[in-house]
Amino acid sequence: MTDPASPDRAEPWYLLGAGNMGLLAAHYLRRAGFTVIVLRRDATPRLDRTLILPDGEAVLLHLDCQPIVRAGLARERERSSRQDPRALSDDSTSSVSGIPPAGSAGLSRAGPAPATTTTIRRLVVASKAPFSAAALAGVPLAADATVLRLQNGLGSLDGRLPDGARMIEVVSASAVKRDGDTHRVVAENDTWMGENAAGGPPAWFSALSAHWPKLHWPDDFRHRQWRKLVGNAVINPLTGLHDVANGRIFQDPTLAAEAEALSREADRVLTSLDPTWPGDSLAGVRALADATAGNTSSMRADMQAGAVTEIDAINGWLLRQAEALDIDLPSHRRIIAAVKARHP
Ligand code: KPL
Repeated sequence: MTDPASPDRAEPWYLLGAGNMGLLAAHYLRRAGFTVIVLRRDATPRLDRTLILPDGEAVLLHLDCQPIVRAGLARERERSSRQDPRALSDDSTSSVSGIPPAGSAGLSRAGPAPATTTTIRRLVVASKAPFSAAALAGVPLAADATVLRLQNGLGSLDGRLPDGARMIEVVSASAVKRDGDTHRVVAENDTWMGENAAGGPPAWFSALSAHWPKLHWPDDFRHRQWRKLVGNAVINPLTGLHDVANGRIFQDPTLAAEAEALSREADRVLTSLDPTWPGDSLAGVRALADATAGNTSSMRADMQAGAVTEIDAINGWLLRQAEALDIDLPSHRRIIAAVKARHP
């Protein structure tokens, strides 16, 4: 068994959420020589997708998939197999049935684990933040798994991973646009990885960063993450509500004024949380909007599709911090209500 932090390429990365950003991460991981397996709720054996890189190169991504069995069903099968080993038929042993819920695999348990349980030691969570709990249900995570959280917002995996897991946050300013089975990388910008605990990057990081353009492990990761959070808290709901591309915000005086108010409020709460926060969010938001000017933000895309948005993980996170500090954020309160009124 390898240390999940080692550069060992024999230990595969599993992917939850093969959407735009998940596929981009899968592409870089594969380019760095790692195996990537997509976890799915259905029996699709393989995903075939095309990724168009910024220079126009079309990369054909053929990714093997592995099904996740619902935790309840898995437990039921495990119980029956203990009572009668024949209950695990050839069919079920050839799949990943018997998968215990996230956080329990890899821990010692009474009774033998079903022979086919794949213990996951490296996981990328790129599903949308509101679906984190559902995405992780039944995923057999090792007690010491390494988990890359590639999601907007903050806090969506808190309390959902085994105590001994290493969660690495991934913050990316890249943008990918989907058109059917084709995913076009419209902006290949900086990506930062880091974690709350002190310490340097894992051993596999340098292998990956050689193939993931503009990937960094900065010392000031938390500030990078907050910058991105504020960018999302301003750009995403404004572009979603007004159905405009990111670059439009600072061309329209009304939207620019709203962006300023949202940025200022975010700075108030972040400065209270950390007095070293520079408090200059507006400039960062403008830079992010410029760097992704032609892009449809993920929240705009969700709202166009009538899908659940990430507003709770983004602006909601800021609001929860503010409430705990007894700070009022009227612009964020209003914009959360407006987004939810359109797409509860
Ligand atoms: O993260 C994004 C998103 O849309 O969710 C940005 C960087 C704003 C790109 O659109």
